[in-house]
Amino acid sequence: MLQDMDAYWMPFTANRQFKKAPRLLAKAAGMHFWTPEGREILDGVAGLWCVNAGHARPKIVKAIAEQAAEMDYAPPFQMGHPKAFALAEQLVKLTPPGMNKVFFTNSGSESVDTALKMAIAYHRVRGEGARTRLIGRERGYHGVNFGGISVGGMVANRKMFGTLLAGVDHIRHTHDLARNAFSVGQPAHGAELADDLERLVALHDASTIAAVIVEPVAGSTGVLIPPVGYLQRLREICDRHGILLIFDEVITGFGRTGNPFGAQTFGVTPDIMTVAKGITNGAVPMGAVLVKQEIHDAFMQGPEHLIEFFHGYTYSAHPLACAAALGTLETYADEGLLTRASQLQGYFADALHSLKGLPHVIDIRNLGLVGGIELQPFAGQPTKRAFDVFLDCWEQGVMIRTTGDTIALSPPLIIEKPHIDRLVDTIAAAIKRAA
Ligand code: PXG
Ligand code: PLP
Repeated sequence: MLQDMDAYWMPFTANRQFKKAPRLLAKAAGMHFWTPEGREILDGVAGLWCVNAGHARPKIVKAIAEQAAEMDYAPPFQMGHPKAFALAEQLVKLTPPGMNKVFFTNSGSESVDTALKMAIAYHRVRGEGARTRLIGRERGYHGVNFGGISVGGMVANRKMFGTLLAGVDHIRHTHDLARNAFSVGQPAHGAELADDLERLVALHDASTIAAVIVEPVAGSTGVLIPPVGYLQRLREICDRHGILLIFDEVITGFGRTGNPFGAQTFGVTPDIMTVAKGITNGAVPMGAVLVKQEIHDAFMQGPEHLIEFFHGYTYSAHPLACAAALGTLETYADEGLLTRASQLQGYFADALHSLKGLPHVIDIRNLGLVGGIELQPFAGQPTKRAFDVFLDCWEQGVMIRTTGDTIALSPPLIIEKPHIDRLVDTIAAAIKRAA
C-alpha cells in the first residue's frame, strides 16, 4: 500500500520532489539504515551529523527503555532528577578546563538561542548592560530559531524571515578557493580574516558588543575548515575587547574532529560552547550549553530565593534524554570513539583526496571524520549537480548529504576502512555520471 504523504510538511526538504519519489527509512543498526523493502544503505553522514556511535547501540537503547518505564517525565523548574546532575558532571569532565557549568536544552537551535541570551544577560548582571550586540559570521549556521538565523550567515535561511534580531553584525567567512583549494586538513591561508572582527569593533565600539559566535568548523554551509591560526586570532581579539567567544560545537562536539570538542582539536578555549546532536547519539532530542565557571557565577547574586536566569524549556534535562546521553557517553568511552577520528583521519583524507581530478570537483576539504567535496555547479542551476550525486548515491545504497554544491560527509565514528572505500567509490562513480 502506498502511504498517504499529504499531511506531513517536511523540514528542509524539497517536498514535491520527495513525495514523487520518496526515500523512506525503516530500520537502522551500526553503520547502516534499511529501507522498508529491506535495501541496505551505508550511512555516510551519521544520520544528520549526530549518530556518532552508530545506530541502535545497546547501552543507549537499554538506558532509554529503562528510564521510560521508571520515570517518564520530571519538571525541570524548581525540581531535579538524579540523571540530570549525573550527566552534567560527566559532560564537564570532557570539556576544556574551566568550562564547568551545563544548561540543558532540546536541540542545537535552542542551545544557540540560550547561549546568546546568556551572553547578553552576563554583561548586564556585571553592569555592562550596553553590551548587547551579537556578531556572527557569513556562511555560519546556528540553527533556525530567530537568534540563530540572525547571527547565522546562510542567505536562504534568512531572506524569507524579515528583519530578524536587531543589533547583529557579521565577520567575513573564511572560504578561499583561490588560495586554499584541495588543502589537506587545515588550510594555510586566512588567519588574518579574524581581523575582520577589529573592523566591527572599530565601527560599533567594543562597549556595545556582547559576543561573537562561530562554528569551529562550519558544517552546514559545506564544511569550511578554519585556517591555521584563525581561531587563536579570534580568541585574542575577543580577549582584548572583553567580548565573549561562543563556539557552536553542535557538529564538532563529541569526537567529530578527533577530540571530544573542536576547542581541544584547535587548542582554543571559548567562553561558551553550544552542543546537541552527538550528546545523545541522536537517539533522543537534547542540546546543552557549556559555560565557564565565572559566567555562571556572575549570575549568582541577590536574594537566594530568586531565580537567577529567567530561561529554560519544559523539556530541559528530560529524563529520557539524560538517560540516552549517559548511555551515549558510556559507549563513547568504552570504544574510545571521542578520539577515534584522529586515528582514522589519515585514511579518510587519502580516500577523499583521491577524488581530485574527477570532472567538476573544484575543492576537497577534510578534518577528523568530516569531509567536503565541492562541485562546479551546472551553469544556471546551482545545487543541482550535487543533488544529482546525492540521488545517485541513494540508488547505489549510500547516504550522503549535500548543501549548495558541496557534498558533506560525517560518518559514524565507528566506521571501518572498507566502509570508507565503499563510500568514496560510490561517490566517485556518481560524480562521473553527474556530467
Ligand atoms: N548549530 C550548528 C553548528 C549546527 O550544525 C544547529 C546549530 C542546529 O541544531 P538543531 O538541533 O536545532 O538542528 C546545527 C544543526 C546540514 C544540516 O545540512 C546541519 C544541521 C541541521 C540541519 C541540516 O548540514 N546542523
Ligand atoms: N507556548 C506556550 C503557550 C507554553 O505554555 C509553553 C511552555 O509552557 C511554550 C510555548 C514553550 O514550550 P517549551 O517549554 O516546550 O519550549
